[in-house]
Amino acid sequence: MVLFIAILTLSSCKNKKEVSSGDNGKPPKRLLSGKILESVTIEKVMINHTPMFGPDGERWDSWAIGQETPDLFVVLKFRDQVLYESETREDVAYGVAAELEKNLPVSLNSWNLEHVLYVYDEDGVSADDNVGFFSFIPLEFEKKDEIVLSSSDAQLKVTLRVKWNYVNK
Ligand SMILES: [Ca+2]
Ligand SMILES: [Ca+2]
Repeated sequence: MVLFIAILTLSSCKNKKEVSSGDNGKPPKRLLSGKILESVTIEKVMINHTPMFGPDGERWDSWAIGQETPDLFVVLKFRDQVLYESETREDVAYGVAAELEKNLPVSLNSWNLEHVLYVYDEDGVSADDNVGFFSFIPLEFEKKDEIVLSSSDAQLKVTLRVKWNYVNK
């Protein structure tokens, strides 16, 4: 019985992969109880958590006394095209979430293909520090209210509040 369930799960995963692999950027028609998925809208973005230290083992702005915490913003890209760039939240304290709302909502039409969300620490003069990034396919979160992106150690975590938009067949 256990084996049977395992096989069933495997095959349903495989089917999902096939549905999501559209060609030339055009999503396949996708049915959900008589409705077709048209787009997914990101309504809010929350940076839940960022690591205390950068790759060099120092605070993100170790040179700025009293302002060592990162100045966070996110960029969402699809095939090198910027779909969304947030405002910058300055000096976000470690363990404190930052809610972003500028330039939202944004709708994604290529929901079956890979998108990349970058988290940066804005540095005035030097190049911005790349805090981390996530590659994800929106469709894999279909019907959920949130797309939660987290590093394996949970030090970097971003939540996208989303709405799935269906049109009648
Ligand atoms: Ca920095
Ligand atoms: Ca700072």
